[in-house]
Amino acid sequence: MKTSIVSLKARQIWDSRGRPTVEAEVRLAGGATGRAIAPAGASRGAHEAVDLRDGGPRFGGMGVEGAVAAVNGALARALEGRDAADQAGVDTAIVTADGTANKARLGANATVATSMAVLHAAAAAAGEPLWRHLAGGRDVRLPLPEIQIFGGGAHAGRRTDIQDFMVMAPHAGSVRRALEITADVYRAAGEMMAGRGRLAGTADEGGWWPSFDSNEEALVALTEAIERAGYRPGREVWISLDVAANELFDGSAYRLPLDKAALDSAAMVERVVGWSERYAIASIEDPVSQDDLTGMADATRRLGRRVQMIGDDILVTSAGRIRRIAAAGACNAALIKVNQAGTVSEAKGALDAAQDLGWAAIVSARSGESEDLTIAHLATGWDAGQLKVGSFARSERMAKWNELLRIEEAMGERAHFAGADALPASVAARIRSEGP
Ligand code: 2PG
Ligand code: MG
Repeated sequence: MKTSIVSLKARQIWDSRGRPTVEAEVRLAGGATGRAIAPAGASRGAHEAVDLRDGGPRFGGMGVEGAVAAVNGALARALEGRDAADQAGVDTAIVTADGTANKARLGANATVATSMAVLHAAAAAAGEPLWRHLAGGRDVRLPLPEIQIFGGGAHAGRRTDIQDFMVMAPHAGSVRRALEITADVYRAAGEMMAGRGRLAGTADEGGWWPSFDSNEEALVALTEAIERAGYRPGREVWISLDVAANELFDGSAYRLPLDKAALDSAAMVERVVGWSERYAIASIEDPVSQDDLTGMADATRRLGRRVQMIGDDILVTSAGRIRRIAAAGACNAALIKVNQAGTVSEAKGALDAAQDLGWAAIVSARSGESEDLTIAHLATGWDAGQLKVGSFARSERMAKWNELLRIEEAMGERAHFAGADALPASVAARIRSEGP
């Protein structure tokens, strides 16, 4: 069989933070090959699949020799001879070879690189670009980009408490136009910071390094940057936040040092509600911590009709958690990160669970990335509706946005930008009625 796996091999390479990561390469009997690189998070949820790191003094303990050995050993043995066209079968074999609930034995960095490499090989064997291979003849939409302008939290020395200050252009009509609008806002924000003597480089995902006296000041600045770029906040351009509140919770209170505040769950929700009332916010991710189900349900009840309420660390790309948390009335959208689950099929299962609930979904990069383009294809081919990659700078980010442009061009007349439709229905209705 042309699509049977004849070899699987890994190597240690380097990610966008200069840290070791795993690259896996698969070869099929018919000669097709596939290659993929594991990303890595910094603000990780406790419930996500875990990377295998070597520890010890080398590379700050971040080495991946163990994970590389897991690919070359246990995973190669489990997969050689299997059909790459049967992704579900391949991923089940990966899960079985690992044998733990969170990929702790072989490492999610080993399993995700392997699983995605197999997917690429299968697409190559079919002679199709990955997005089209995944679409399987269905009409799929180009995702609405969610793009960071200021990067804070764990990605910028905790200079702001909020992690991501992002923009979305739901009325843009195309990826091309959405990226042009973002480029204008990104440039305006940089010029504004420079003019105020507050430009201090960029954060981990390419957003401007935040130099603000309060979290709200960053929201004011983002609003000004949108206007300075010639757009109307809450019309052409909307704000999206990833609070990443896990990083703020110390076990008893949410600590926002920039605001000199220590808040309980209700007060944290109140603060986010206040921001949503004062700024053109259409989307909020992780406003409370990963185990604060009451807080997330409260926030969703208060805001969910007007604002996309995304679960990241609380859902960790797990179909089971998505269904449980939905039953509690929390969230109306799921972030989908393949390495939180550890395999392509498990991530797809989480996406299906979210979409079955009528939720929105956002395929997402990690703060540690590479030239790997897989997520641009997953977001499109799976018809997820949205894509979050970080900012509008640094080639590990731009590579994904540029790939979306190529996909849009390849779709030609059939290209269809998800736009506001990608958001939860009531949020999409709000955005359509208020703009452009
Ligand atoms: C997030 C991601 C990407 P990290 O919180 O959504 O911004 O961050 O990869 O560090 O978990
Ligand atoms: Mg997040």
